[in-house]
Amino acid sequence: MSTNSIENEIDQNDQKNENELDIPMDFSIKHPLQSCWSLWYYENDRNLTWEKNQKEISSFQTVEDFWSLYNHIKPASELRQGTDYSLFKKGIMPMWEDKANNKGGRWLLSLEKKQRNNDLDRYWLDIILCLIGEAFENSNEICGAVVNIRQKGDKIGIWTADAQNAAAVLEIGRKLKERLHINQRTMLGYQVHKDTIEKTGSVSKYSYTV
Ligand code: MGP
Repeated sequence: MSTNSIENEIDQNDQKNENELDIPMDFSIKHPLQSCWSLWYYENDRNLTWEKNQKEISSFQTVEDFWSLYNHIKPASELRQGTDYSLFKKGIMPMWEDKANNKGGRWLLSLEKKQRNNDLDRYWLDIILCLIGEAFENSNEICGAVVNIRQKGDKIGIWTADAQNAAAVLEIGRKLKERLHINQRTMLGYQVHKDTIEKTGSVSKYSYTV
């Protein structure tokens, strides 16, 4: 066999293997997400306003860049009490005042203290994957999500843009419950931001439940 025909045969085998195993030749190609996302971190420095304590850590727009950020930072369960992570579509600040949020609200998961060690990191990662994977039919209504690490019990909120859009809010709530494998008997509640801002006492009312 000539050198040329050996090379040809090797080439053909390579192509065959590549096709059979469906392995891409170029591992440097990154998989784009539909939206660009920013991760924020909040820490309570009493010398600064609440807004100034929100720090944008990093943004990503590909699956690979998400994992390299996620693997680099502490899991939520290891953060200090009083801190938050927020993941929002780039350009939306993780606060009620942003125009993308101010007519919206949040689906709220209030966790028991003991859930920090069992469920918190799993819920937070599953929620991030639902967001960046645009798992909802109404993903365009999603603004972001926040995890609050608190002594009294951690919370995760999934923020949507328009509290009046009942069909979208409910679709997102039902899908969340299903994706997080939350027991059907456990109720999830949706709070309109305006009600959270104006709340009297320690609880604000739920506008929707699933
Ligand atoms: P929090 O951090 O959402 O919950 O709000 P926490 O600490 O569990 O407190 P609780 O009141 O829900 O029991 C704490 C405080 O942070 C609020 O009362 C506001 O003063 C401030 N804060 C929270 N958010 C989400 C915002 C916001 O979007 N904008 C502004 N300006 N302040 C906010």
